Amino acid sequence: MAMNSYYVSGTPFSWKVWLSLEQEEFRYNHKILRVDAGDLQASRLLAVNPRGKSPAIVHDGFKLYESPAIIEYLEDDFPGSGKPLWPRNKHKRAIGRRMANEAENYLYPQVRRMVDELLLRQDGSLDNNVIAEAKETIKLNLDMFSHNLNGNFLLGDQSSVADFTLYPLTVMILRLSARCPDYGLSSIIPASITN
Ligand SMILES: N[C@@H](CCC(=O)N[C@@H](CS)C(=O)NCC(=O)O)C(=O)O
Repeated sequence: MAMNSYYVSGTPFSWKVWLSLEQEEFRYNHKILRVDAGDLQASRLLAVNPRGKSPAIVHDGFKLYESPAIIEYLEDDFPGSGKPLWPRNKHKRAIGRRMANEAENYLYPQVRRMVDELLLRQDGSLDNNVIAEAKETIKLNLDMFSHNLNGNFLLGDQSSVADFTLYPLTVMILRLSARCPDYGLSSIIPASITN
């Protein structure tokens, strides 16, 4: 079965799907898109996702976009190949889904604000209030995740979509921290998350 997986390097939703494909040991062709080359507006992507976003997949001619839908499709269609994306235990699974939603709904918007402010703003007028507010909310959220850590991964010894959602966001914060060391961002990531 052939799958094309469209991916923008280093971006959180694409990365989550990539890690899920790897965990399931699914065979796929990685179609790397470059934002600066205009690939998100290219007809080959718009034919798969008219919103011009990654991730998106085409599996035996079936087109799908929106990362939660793609991940559910991977779970539905390929049980048993590779490792499962969620634990079998229904309570653990529910908690994992809750954490993935928390990461996407509460943490991601703040990381995005930080990226917009620190990396994308072209006019040089940084808003320090926005940065301080985003930093505080990111810290609160990461502390909550760190208290939930239970073993090597959020749900114990096996990685799940909860980790695949949180990990790329953590790496984005580390990258921001390396690019803009004056803001002390690395200090707000609990050691239990980076270890
Ligand atoms: N809700 C979508 C979000 C997708 C998304 O925002 N993708 C980013 C890259 S990870 C993107 O393509 N951004 C380009 C843009 O917004 O133009 C999902 O879960 O797949």
